[in-house]
Amino acid sequence: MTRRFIAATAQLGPIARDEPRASAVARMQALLIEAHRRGAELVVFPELALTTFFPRWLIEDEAELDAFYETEMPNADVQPLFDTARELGVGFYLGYAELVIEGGRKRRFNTSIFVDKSGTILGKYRKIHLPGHPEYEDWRPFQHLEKKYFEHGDLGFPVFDAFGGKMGMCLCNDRRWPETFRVLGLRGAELVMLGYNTPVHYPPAPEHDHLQDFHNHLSMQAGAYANGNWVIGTAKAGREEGCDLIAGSCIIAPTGEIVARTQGFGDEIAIAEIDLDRCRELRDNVFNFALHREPEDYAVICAP
Ligand code: CDV
Repeated sequence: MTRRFIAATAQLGPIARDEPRASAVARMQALLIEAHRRGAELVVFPELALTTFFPRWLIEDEAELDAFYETEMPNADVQPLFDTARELGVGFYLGYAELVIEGGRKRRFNTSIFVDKSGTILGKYRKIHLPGHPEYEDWRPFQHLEKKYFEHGDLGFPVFDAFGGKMGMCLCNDRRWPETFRVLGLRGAELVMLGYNTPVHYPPAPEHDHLQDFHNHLSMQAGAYANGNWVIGTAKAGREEGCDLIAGSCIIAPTGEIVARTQGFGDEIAIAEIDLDRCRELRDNVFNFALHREPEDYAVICAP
């Protein structure tokens, strides 16, 4: 099986609070069709791609909150995206809010899935590094209530086989943690897909606002290089309900170089050819884990 294919990062512009899923899905179908026209077999969509980034508000009405979550995947709203992708033979990554009932209680996760070219869900990931705060904080210009609205992901960092190689996923804040990429790298991931919603303004440290784009690429490029894997990072971008989100969706080679990136803040794709065999340029050399890692000196990393 060939280990070379064209992939696309499929950035979304803002999604309004009252925008129906049908509209977000139609926008993603259009991006997927354009990506396919340009030869792509794999498309990566953002985190929480079906709705606005609702953790920016305190939502006290449970029914109103529940309406932002998916209880099934696919469901009637998302099925058209699955159908288009299957008809065109395109695999995709999709982030969404997941609500499941387990043991008689509601469990909420910030989730991503990987769907193969036949429309089968091959992999699922539930976000591990949840940023923000668990209660309303009135000093903030907008909330970041991921710690209130989601549980810590309970699936670890799984990898799965697709496109002739090993794939891994993570979500937004996970990309800032080297451990995310190292665990995936130790499991052999050759391509890590991730979506993000990153405000330009970071209320606890506004002096870093001008560094948001730099930190975004720094994290993903370091994760690619230090583990010798490809990375596709996809933004939800632009001014969403008054909150500016960074863009800069990109495809990063195992050398850490950005080989494709979006230019604007709206719906847009950028494409590149992925050659999974290029991971060996790093993994057979400077980051040959078997030869050069010294795990006996890293124990403190895993201490609680
Ligand atoms: N959705 C996110 O995880 N956003 C965080 C922001 C809040 C810092 C991020 O790491 O981009």
